[in-house]
Amino acid sequence: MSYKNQIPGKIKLSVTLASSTSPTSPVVLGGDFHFNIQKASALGYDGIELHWSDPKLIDLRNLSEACIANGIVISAFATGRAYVQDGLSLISDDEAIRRIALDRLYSFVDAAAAFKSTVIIGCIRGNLPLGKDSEPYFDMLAKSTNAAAKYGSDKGVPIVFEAINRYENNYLNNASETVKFIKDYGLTNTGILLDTFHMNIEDPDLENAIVQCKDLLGYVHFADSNRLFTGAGHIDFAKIAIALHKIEYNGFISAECLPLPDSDTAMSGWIKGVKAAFKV
Ligand code: LER
Ligand code: MN
Repeated sequence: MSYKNQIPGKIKLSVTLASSTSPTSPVVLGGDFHFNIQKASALGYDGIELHWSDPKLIDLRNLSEACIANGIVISAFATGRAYVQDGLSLISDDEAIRRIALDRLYSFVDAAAAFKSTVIIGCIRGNLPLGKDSEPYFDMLAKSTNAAAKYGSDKGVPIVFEAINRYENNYLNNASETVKFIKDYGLTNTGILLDTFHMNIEDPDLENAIVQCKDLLGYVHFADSNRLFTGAGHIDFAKIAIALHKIEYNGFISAECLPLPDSDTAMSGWIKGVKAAFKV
């Protein structure tokens, strides 16, 4: 049965895809575009979120054909693998690396423009060096985010900035810090991405965190407390659904969870968990 269009409001559902999956990485699907996109569409997903380190490694023509054939859109291009695999950080002490990281973001924006999609800034923001004044690094991050957001604005591509837990990034870990960063630096065309897995570690109150973001909330990742699919842990997703309604959120909710016990179970379990949370 397809759950498409049964989630109230205009919320759309997306699922993560990379070239392959790993039991330690929160990406549900791996491999062939046509095979995976057809499966996602049949289950009722509206979109696919891509996890590649560099858009030049993605066969965009093949991707586009698979999307059109199955009535699926690309919800977002995640960029974290540019940091995790290629070591690109927007706050590196090495100016050349900062430049390459920003250029990588521009090329993600170019790819996203062709799909009317969004670009995620997550792990690519890198980590603060220990024992140094953090302010210059926040300034560097704001400068690069602003440059990518301006470039995106010209091409109709919004940027969403993700709050990530302290064990992966050592700053901007929760909703209030991320709201403050975006507002303090007056960043435009830049929304916030809240990920329930990180929120469960960092935000004192998950519903308040969502309400606090209000119109800045541009994208949502759903994974349960153990990073498995919705319903496989102890996060109360019904309360999260109420908070999303309260702020009239109408963007994507994306399945960014571990492909466990296997991709198919995660993909179908996630959508069932979301359906239960929204009581549809
Ligand atoms: C990226 O969306 C994210 O949540 C990171 O934790 C990926 O490891
Ligand atoms: Mn995430």
